[in-house]
Amino acid sequence: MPNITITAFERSPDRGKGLARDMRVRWALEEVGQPYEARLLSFDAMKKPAHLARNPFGQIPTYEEGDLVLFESGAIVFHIAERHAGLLPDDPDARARAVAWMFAALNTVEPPIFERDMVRILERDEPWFERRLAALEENIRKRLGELSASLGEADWLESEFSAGDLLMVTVLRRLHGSGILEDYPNLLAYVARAEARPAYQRAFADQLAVFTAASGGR
Ligand code: GTB
Repeated sequence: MPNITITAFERSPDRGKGLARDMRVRWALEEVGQPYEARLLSFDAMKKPAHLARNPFGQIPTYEEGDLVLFESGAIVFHIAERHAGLLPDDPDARARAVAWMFAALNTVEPPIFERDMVRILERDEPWFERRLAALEENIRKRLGELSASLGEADWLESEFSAGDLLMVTVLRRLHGSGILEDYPNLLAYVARAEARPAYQRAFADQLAVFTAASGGR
């Protein structure tokens, strides 16, 4: 039996598109070859004491390994990358730069992308909707332009695939269907390159199987 357990949505609102944040943890575990179990939670169960003891904010994902209990997907991916080979370079300077990309993905690139999704769901009927959406898309394009320039023709943000790429790609994937990513061909190719990795494919299939089972194949 695996000694790692993560939590994930029992029925993800994204209908198996792999946009919930357990996807990045699943992907990291697949990259380093660590088996794990997923404990699936309803929205109700996420707010109950048993889960609040794992994550004070009552969210998924969490990570349990022996006595260690972690929350925050970035911290979990960092922990996995520190404990196992394959997600951070050995060279200390390259490693520090890969960690900087992890923070950049979560602190600099993700906020306007996540906010755009929230606004589209929650503020669609508000009088300011179009203006707010345009402002957020301008912020997103600014960040993508900068990221695109930094990546250039390289395959990955550092010389080899790292946890920085893993987090960055999970963030950029939220733009699928928006038409925005298409304006940055090197970023579009970067996301496709990452999504083609066998570890990504296994993680995606596993989270999709959860949704398919919960919805009875519909
Ligand atoms: N900073 C935390 C982390 O990185 O771990 C944020 C965790 C988080 O936002 N968890 C969300 C959650 O538990 C699920 S991933 N939400 C329930 C709650 O707060 O009660 C966010 C998410 C949700 C839905 C979609 N979707 O439908 O596309 C995508 C992403």
